Amino acid sequence: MSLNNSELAVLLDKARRGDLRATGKLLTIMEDPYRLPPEFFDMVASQAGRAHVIGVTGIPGAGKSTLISRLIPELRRRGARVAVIAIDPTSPISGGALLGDRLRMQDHAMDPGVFIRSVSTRGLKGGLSLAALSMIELFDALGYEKILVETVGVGQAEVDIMSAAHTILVVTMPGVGDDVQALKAGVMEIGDIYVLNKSDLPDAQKAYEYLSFALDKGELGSYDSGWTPKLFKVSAVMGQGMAELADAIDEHASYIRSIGLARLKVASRRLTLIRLMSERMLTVAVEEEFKRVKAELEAKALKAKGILAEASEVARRACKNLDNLPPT
Ligand SMILES: Nc1nc2c(ncn2[C@@H]2O[C@H](COP(=O)(O)OP(=O)(O)OP(=O)(O)O)[C@@H](O)[C@H]2O)c(=O)[nH]1
Ligand SMILES: [Mg+2]
Repeated sequence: MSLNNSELAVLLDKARRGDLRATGKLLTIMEDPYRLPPEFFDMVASQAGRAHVIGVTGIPGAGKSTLISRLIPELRRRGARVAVIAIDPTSPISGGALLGDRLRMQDHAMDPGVFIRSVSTRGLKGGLSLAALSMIELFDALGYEKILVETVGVGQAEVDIMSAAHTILVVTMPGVGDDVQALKAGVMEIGDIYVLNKSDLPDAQKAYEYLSFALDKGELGSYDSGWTPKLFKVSAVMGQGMAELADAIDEHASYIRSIGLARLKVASRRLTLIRLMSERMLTVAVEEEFKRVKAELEAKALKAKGILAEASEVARRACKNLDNLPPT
């Protein structure tokens, strides 16, 4: 589907008026903004910049999706429209989780103030992070005040996605080991708020004390902004601790607004978008150029001739071809 600028503007207008089908369509378009007219992207971005983006990360199975589904009513009560972007981990550990996510989150299906969207790597040419960042821009433009992004793992895509968040929640659970091995896998320093979920389980108190100790020692959490990271003990399935958690999320939002960090975060997410988009453009240009010269290069390759030299030649021509991009 390739729509022109004015068709897209009509769709955006419909979505802003609450047409959920138009929103769904636009989300699909924004998943890979590669072929979008640049002016349209600017039109979206110019209407964005006010939303509070909340990254929810942590080990597989910690209860991130359940927590989000229980946080939604709390955020709704406070008057916010809520969007959720759930990144499908496609990891063998949490296989089938996506379906579970859908089921748990569908309680909100009847509420027009909540929009939940899963994104999967499958069939996504431009990559997860480009899709997520671009979709954040759209949800923001559509007036969703809270945008929750669930990711699992600590790959480069997750780092890019989390860098776009104003507030990062790191979710963990009891029984993952005293060495907090999972937390050490890259999320030790990124959290503004740590959530020990499943506090209904035995061993919860022990895990809580361990995490409190690590937090007090300054071993846990992000201190870069001057904010003191917080720790909460909750049970998502029992719905316990949600109001306190929502309070802390709002408190963090006010804090980063008061020091001007909220705006800087929006700028930095757009910078990341520019980088990811230019990578996407380069990749396509190289693929196209390579396809064009492949047959011709085969003979050379067999003779072990010019392998690296041809690579730079392909790259150079790809860049030259970029002068004609993006197609509008
Ligand atoms: N006992 C208990 N179980 C919970 C709680 N929250 C979630 N669970 C269970 O933990 C399992 C995983 O929950 P999810 O919400 O899918 O966890 P997740 O972190 O989103 O998982 P992935 O997306 O696969 O990484 C499910 O069986 C939930 O029912 C809780 O507070 N207490
Ligand atoms: Mg999940």
